[in-house]
Amino acid sequence: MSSTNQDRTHFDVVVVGAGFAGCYMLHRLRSMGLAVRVFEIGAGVGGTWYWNRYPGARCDIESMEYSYQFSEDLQQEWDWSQRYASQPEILAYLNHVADRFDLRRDIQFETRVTRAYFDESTRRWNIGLHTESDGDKSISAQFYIMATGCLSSTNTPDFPGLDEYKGDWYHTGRWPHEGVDLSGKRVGVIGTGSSAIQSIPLIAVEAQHLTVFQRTPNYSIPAHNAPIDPDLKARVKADYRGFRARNSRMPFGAFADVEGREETALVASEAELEEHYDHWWKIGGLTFLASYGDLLFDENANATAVKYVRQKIMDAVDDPAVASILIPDQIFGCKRLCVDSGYFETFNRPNVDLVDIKKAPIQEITPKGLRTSDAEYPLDVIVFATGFDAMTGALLGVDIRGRNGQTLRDKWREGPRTYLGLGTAGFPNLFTITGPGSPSVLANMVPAIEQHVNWIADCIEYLRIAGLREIEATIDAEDAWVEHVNEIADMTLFPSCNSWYLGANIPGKPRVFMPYIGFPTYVDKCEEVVAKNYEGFSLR
Ligand code: NA7
Repeated sequence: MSSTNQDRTHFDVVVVGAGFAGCYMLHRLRSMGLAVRVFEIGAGVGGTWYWNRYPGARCDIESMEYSYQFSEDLQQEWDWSQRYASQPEILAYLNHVADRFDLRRDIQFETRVTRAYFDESTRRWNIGLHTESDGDKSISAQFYIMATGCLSSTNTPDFPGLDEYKGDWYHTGRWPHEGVDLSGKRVGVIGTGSSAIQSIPLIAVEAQHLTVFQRTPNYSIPAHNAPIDPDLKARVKADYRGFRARNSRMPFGAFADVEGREETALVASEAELEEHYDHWWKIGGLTFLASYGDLLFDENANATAVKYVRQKIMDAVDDPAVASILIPDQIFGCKRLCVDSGYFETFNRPNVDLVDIKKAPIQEITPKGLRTSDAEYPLDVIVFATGFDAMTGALLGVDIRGRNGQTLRDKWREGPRTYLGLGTAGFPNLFTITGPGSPSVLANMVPAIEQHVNWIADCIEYLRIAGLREIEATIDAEDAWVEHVNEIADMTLFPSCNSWYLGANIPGKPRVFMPYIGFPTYVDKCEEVVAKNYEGFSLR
């Protein structure tokens, strides 16, 4: 297919977002012969990896796993240079994919989708677009797919005084493409999640002085990043299909080939625990969560990891008073576990200070810096590493209206309600890739995305062959699914802390556990739904 859909206004499918999800969705649907157009706010492909250009931005899933598997040629020909790929390398990969599969001609960049209204008379979605150059425009599509990502709507806390601040400020998730020169500057970083933990060691080296404002300390495991092991690369490539298949049966859709996991930490002696955790610490990264099968299910098992990791923080940080502020007290792994390169050691540098803003909260941004209830900190640059309105932020960022003019925002007022994280009752032919209620952020994102894209593409194909026009989740299936997602979450320790999985980082956001825990069970359920002729959906 060489024609372009540039001048069309009526499409079979409109996709929002050109990250991992949107790019593959486009490829699949176009190869089915459909008229598809992708709209993307950024000036290029990449999604998360287009926007998050802060120093040290890197994936916390290993390179050999964090890539597409839909094309054997692609996975054979691409060579990752490091164990954990950096943001520029992942962005280069996605640009390569866009070129290799000739995706760009059906992607319209620098375009915001402002609204999507389902028209019951035409049974199509009317979609509003906005571009700087052309202003507002309307198009329509039979199917409307949100591929907007789980961590794309940034959270910038509404501190009083930010408008009058005389220095420069940046959010890690919207880092300037040309980079920021921090040399000789007094820099403040607000937040100590993954983005902060990755960037702080690099900012500390560049800045004259760094002050870290921490509300909640986080657990972090060393990445031990290094050039990729050529033997590992060769081994995986020799049977990439088998590697993917093994990973797809793992609870998080990853880490299948890491050896030495045990079912429970509860029967191990002190010495055995120490030895076991030493082994996993040396492996490093998120795999640490898989060291014992019950870490996220049993508080006593979890306490053994807490004890070990706390000691590691005390060992890494010279000043015991600073270490005590850095030591978390929540359940290990309850908030997203971080993966770092020299994070805790950074606090031994003479030019780095830590401020406990749980004790002395930020009161305002002043023209010169930032004031807590204890002191004012003069700062030339403030970095907001304050995270995202996760999972629902981008979906609710578009004015989406289904049957009877119901808004998605209204429907999800008490928290997101979906069937399988793929669709929501009252909104026919709307699909959400890695939507709330699907494994998404609690799985390796790329295989989770591919599974959703394949499911959606197969579903559209099914409807077309059957001569049907609409698919819509039933309210009964949706209610049962929401209950099921929560039941599973309640069997774990995840609901015990204020994580973004629960929306607890955003003031006023309903506290609902959003991801589905357990990738293989989820995939089986999706397949069963299809085998039963899309059970739980009504097809018309
Ligand atoms: P996170 O993990 O949500 O971290 C945000 C950090 O910002 C976290 O330490 C928050 O503290 C802090 N924060 C948020 N709002 C405020 C306010 N109002 N005042 C002070 N501190 C605040 O986002 P990241 O970007 O680091 O990582 C997101 C994901 O990207 C990560 O999990 C990986 O999956 C990749 P809190 O913990 O809420 O007290």
